[in-house]
Amino acid sequence: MNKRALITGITGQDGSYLAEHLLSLGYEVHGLVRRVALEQPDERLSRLRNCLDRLQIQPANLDSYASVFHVFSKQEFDECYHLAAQSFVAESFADGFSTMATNIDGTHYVLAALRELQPKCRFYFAGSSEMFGKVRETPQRETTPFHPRSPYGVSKVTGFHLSMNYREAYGMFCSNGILFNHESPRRGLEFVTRKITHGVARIKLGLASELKLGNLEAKRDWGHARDYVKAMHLMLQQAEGSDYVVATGETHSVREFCELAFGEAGLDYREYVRQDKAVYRPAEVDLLIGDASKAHKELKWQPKVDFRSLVKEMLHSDLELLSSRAPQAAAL
Ligand code: G4F
Repeated sequence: MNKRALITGITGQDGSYLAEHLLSLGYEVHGLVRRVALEQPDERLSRLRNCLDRLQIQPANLDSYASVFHVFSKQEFDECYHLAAQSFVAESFADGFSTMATNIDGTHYVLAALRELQPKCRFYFAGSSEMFGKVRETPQRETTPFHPRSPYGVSKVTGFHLSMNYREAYGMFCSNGILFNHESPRRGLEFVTRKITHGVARIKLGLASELKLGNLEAKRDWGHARDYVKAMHLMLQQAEGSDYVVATGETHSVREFCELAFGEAGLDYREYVRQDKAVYRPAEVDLLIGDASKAHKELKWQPKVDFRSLVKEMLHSDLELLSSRAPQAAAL
């Protein structure tokens, strides 16, 4: 019989790639979606356009335990991938309260409902390299102590510990992915990689003359989201739940990303990038680089897309996107 999976956050970058991956493996895939998203399907479900007709959508609200409980009371799942979160770090400084509520309570509701109704369902929690924050060692691995630098990071550390506690206290299969930054053409425009590739495409097409960014010296370990969702799935196929770093093992600065993206379009970033102090964060994560040895060894997982190919793919996708709707793009 085909396995049945539930993905929270299915409308996001990772949710959409994971849904496609699980469908390709023969899964019956269900997605938990907020009712408000269903009111604007063209916009909110756009990343699912390749597979929407093969998905089963479960309207629910992660702010409500009753709503989450209702979903698990209707249908049994073999695997639950909990990806839904307020995931933009800068926004978490602007509104730490709603970030905490969504990211901590939402995770707790899913775990508590599973424990009550489906304790055998395997659970994946989307942890983050932001949990390492002000890093205590380099590269960062599963045993590196956490030192979060934002309300978002704090919320992810709490979610990680909640998931671990359900594993230890109730014997549930709970795995935590500690995913380093992962990008793609489906990345939201608020994140720096997509802001850059979209900005370069606008400049190249004559729709903008500059790109305002914050800290260009921050370094990240950037991989491709399509590679990373495969690691999520592999984590739930192991004999028992555990925690895994998922990363490329390479780090690059925001400045290097700019250099490559502008260079790919035949432009010099120094002529277009303006640094804007308003975009700097109150506390920054300066350097992230992951050691994914455990995932290589136990999951037999390896990333396929390197930094250069990632930047190229994102830039060319934005050039194509904006060329096809140049008049509207001018108004953005
Ligand atoms: O693209 P970012 O906003 O991603 P960040 O903060 O590293 O977080 C992302 O990755 C995490 C995994 O480690 C996820 F958990 C999280 O949900 C999210 O997906 O910023 C990257 C870096 C930061 O150092 C930021 O200060 O880029 C710097 N930056 C410089 N200028 C900028 C900008 N970031 C944004 N978003 N916009 C700028 O204009």
